[in-house]
Amino acid sequence: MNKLLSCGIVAAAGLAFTVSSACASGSDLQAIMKARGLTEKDILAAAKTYQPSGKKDDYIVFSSGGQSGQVMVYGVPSMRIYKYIGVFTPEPWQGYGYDEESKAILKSGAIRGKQITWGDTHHPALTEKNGEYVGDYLFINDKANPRIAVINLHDFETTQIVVNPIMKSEHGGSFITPNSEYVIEAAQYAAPLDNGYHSMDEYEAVFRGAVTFWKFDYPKGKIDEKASFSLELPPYWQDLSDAGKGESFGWAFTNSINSEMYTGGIEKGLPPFEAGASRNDTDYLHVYNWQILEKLAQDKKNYMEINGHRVVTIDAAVKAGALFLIPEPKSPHGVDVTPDGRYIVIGGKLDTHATVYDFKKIKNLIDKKEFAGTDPYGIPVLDMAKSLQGQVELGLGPLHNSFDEKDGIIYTSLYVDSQIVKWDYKNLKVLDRINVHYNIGHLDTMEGKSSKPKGKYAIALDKLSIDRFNPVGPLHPQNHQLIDIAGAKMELLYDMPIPLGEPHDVVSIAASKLKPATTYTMGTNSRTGKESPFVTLAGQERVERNGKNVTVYATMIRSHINPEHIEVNKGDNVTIHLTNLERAQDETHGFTVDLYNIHASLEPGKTATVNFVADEEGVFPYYCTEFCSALHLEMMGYLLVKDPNKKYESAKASKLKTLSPEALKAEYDKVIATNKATDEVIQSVVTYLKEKHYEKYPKVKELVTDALDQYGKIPEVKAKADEAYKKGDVNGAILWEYQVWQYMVKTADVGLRAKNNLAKEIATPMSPAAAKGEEAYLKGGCNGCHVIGQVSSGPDLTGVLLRHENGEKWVFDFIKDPAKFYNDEYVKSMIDFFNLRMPNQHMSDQEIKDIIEYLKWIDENAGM
Ligand code: K7E
Ligand code: CUA
Repeated sequence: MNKLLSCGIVAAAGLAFTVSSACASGSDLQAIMKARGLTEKDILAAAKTYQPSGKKDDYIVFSSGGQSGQVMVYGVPSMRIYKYIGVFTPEPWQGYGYDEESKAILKSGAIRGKQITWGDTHHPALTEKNGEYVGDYLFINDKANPRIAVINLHDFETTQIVVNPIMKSEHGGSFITPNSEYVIEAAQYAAPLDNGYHSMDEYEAVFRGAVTFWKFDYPKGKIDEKASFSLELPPYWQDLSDAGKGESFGWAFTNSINSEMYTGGIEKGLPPFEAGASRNDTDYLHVYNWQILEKLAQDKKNYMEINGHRVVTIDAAVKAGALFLIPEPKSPHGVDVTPDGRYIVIGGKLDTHATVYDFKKIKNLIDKKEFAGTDPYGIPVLDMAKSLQGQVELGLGPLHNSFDEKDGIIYTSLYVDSQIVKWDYKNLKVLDRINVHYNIGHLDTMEGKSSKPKGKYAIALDKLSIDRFNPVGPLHPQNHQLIDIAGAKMELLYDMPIPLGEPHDVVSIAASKLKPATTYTMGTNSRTGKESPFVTLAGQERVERNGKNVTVYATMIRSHINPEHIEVNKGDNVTIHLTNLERAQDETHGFTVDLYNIHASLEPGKTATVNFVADEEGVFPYYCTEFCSALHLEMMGYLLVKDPNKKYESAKASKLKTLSPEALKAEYDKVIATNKATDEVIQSVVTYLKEKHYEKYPKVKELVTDALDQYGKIPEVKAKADEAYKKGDVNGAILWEYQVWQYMVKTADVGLRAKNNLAKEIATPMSPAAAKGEEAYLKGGCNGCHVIGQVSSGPDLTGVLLRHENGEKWVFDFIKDPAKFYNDEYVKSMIDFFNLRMPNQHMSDQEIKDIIEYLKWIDENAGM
């Protein structure tokens, strides 16, 4: 790559290099590329994915965590992982499964009384409006133990798990209807819908498939189990599903993979399932109408009640014209409705084709009641050929689909060929293909399964990584590959090892559509979203005893837990309600007690509860588990568990020497002086804040309230110090004075943060010219050498206009042609000092004028 090109690429990509420095040291980039064996294409890929510190991602991706039972959150294009959300599996960091509020959620996922602490998550789905994604709630299914979880994207926490009352396994969940009316969950392996024993001979008579419609109560953010119902289906092993939209609104589609109803028996010498279940050339696409079914579910004569749940019968659905079958190439995999709802695309898996059904044709056949026959359960079967738009040969193992922003463009994963194929489902033409590494399952384009796909990037969810990463033992990470799909040719950008389960599927959303909270309203139970009845404010800390039940109401704030001693009897049932009193974001405290297997994460404003039976005698430190301040290690206390049946010797007196009265007095004077000096700093900050009317800026006000809160605690403590001193208890006075200092430090810490924020808020608004100037300044890469307010690899530009006589003209001429000034005394001294010359950035006259306006703005706000 030549020098000019490298400068151009680097500047365009906004890498940390600037045009000037990259050009001045272009050979460095060349040297790095050479040393690391990087091509120009690699550098471009890096430039498209690299996020400089502080820069945020355009898309947020929610990935199933597979067998981890969690959900993973990462960003595109950086592929940086942000969070693992505990869903079906305990997640210690978030206290999920270790505090009482979250244990209640996990407990609601118990099946037939059995607590299940893992899940096989497959398909995440977002709430939708008109088929477009809305960043309010996320749903994910558990294939192993048929369940659906709701994650509230207000705080990215799991708030509900519902158990499917009739299925014994599932796969085709979660799929959302276009206005989030229902979360659809389709079964996988057919089984009796009741919980009893049935022999395999009863397969056709008693085993059933099903699809469940979970009613989503949007205002409550909860699935309404009572209002939910299911549809009985033949034992065909239903599979992936998708809801219709646009033209096909009201309908939904589910694949199947064993319409042969083969029942296996390899151990009896029978051919295995894999042979018997793929015998026929075709399986069935189930086509059903949830708007008709929801009406049927209102009338007792249409449904059976199984485990307290309404199941609309096949017969009732057929009679009402709500259920049909269409043959599809055998053992297909994904089924995806196009953004406009007109077509339904099916990946062949064992067939090299993708099959495109035309909903218009399907609807026409249904309306004319033109059927090719019925299946053994009496369901009308539509003619496949008459329902088709067509088929396209894609390659080996087509699985899943995702759509492009451009109309008619679809991307399909090929599992066996390890490829993504870009093709046109309207004109049935293959357009491009790219190799992935290796054996791709799902793929996702940005918002790719919504009614308004954004395209831009595709993510390949590769099952095998084989040789892509440093080996970490026989269990390989999976590989999520980021692919640029903006151009005519797909381009591979990035490989991300996935260290968590087998993430089957992801769903992506524009980051701007997510508006998560940064703190909680004081006293929130995050799992209900409501105020906790156990919220404890400062001054309300207490321990209540009721027989063997000990209830502690505790608070946490930098840097103490109140209370610091909890004394109980062996065998007591101990409940500790904790409230984090912080209001500043990212000031999380954690809580644990040695031995008792509990942990809570208390984000600012959260109230959470831990509970345990203190069945072991002893002394158990408890502490804050988040490094929350310089005095985090001091944020602790002791749980003392006494055996009430034992007699304990009286306390042993300390034999350590104490300080002399003179030494004590000296320490006292010192802490008084420190406190005075610290208070002066606080007063100067407070004066600044008041002068600048901080109360007009909500964010700053929040911080100041927090700071004053801390400051307000000082008089009480100070009084205790003074009283101790008066009584001659100098040691006690010193300790209380230290506590005064703690409050002062916290006040100063938050106060200074408020001051910085305020300074930013009240900076005079930039004129349009100055704003353009800033843009030119940044685009030109001037910030590579000049840091405002600081001497960096070039001089600070604050006051530059005042440094020279006729400053504006001087700066203009200098930017225009720096070389003319290289022999100027002042410039020469600068060149010597920084060992760098100001390069000619070939700015236009207008750009230079704008930059001068920007420099003026800097000077106006220099005092902040
Ligand atoms: Cu194809 Cu469970 Cu969506 Cu895996 S499924 S790949
Ligand atoms: Cu609170 Cu560490």
